[in-house]
Amino acid sequence: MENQANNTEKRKVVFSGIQPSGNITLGNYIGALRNFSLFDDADCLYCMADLHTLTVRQNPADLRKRTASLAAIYVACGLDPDKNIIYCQSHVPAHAELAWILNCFTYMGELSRMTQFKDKSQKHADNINAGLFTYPVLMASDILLYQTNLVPVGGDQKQHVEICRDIAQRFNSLYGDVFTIPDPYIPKATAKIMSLSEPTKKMSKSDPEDTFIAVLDKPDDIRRKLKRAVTDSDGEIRYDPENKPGVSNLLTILSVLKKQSMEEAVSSLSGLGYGALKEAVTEAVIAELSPIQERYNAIISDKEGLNSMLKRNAERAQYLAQKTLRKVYKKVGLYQF
Ligand code: AQP
Repeated sequence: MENQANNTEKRKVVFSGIQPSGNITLGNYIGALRNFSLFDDADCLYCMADLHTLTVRQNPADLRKRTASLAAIYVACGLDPDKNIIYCQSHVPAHAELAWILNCFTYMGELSRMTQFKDKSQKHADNINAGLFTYPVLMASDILLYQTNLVPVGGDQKQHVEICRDIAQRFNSLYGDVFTIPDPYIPKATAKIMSLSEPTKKMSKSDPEDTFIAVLDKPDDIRRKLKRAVTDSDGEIRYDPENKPGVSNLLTILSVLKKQSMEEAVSSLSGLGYGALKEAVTEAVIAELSPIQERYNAIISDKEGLNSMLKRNAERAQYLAQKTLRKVYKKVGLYQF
């Protein structure tokens, strides 16, 4: 009886995306990507958020290359493209179309409170464009188009999921239950992996190379970067993010990748120094990334296979997105045949 009830229950929808705005980092992997394969019993959509990258100037050739590379990384990280819809955001025009409508239901005041907008405006003071300001509206469209229940993201995106919920609730209160209200999925322990050179700052793919480990970094680069990672001068291996951000960040990476509790990770290094900590993190990172890189190399070298997967999946996403978009157009009163 119980099984029967479960069978008729609607499957959950999971949506997330990553911008191909740089080399995908260990922060992107631990904070988001790694969690994407946790939702076996849901309908999952993962996009390369290429439209979002245009809020910051991109080199067109690099952007194209990084988009294909990110698709291959998704698959190499274990996402089966026949089960998960892996697609390019710009291949589904409904994202931009819904964003226009939702722009008309979003207030300037709430957008100006977004911390990412404030941070990026400071970082790119010469290019504070309207797209940067309305970035959260496009992200809300990404999520709401698929009637998403869960959004696995890192902690930096929590505020954007919250504004998405507000926009959806506002729209629903005017037009009935059009959108599912999504929840963020943000495991606390891995919500924010820090920069290797400034461990009070988030690790970001658009920062200089030596501040992050890339998912595709070779073992020698991983070793070199971790050797230079900033720690502190007291020499004690202890998890204390406030007073020892560098050491705590390395311990987080170690415990997550080795699937240990923080206590286990700390006690495995008892009596040892920072050199041993860095060596342990290096080994764990290489062991995690090497098989991914091997699979990646095979996938990226089959361009035709990759393109046909992206085409197939874009069509699946387009079909689902159109259903929501049609409903929205009808609700707001756009004339239809
Ligand atoms: N350091 C991080 N720790 C944990 N999670 C992280 N994420 C990003 N950095 C960390 C999560 O990765 C996903 C993809 O992020 P995005 O590409 O949409 O943009 P972002 O959040 O702005 O990530 P970056 O790496 O900092 O990109 P740039 O430099 O282009 O702005 C998201 O789920 C994010 O939370």
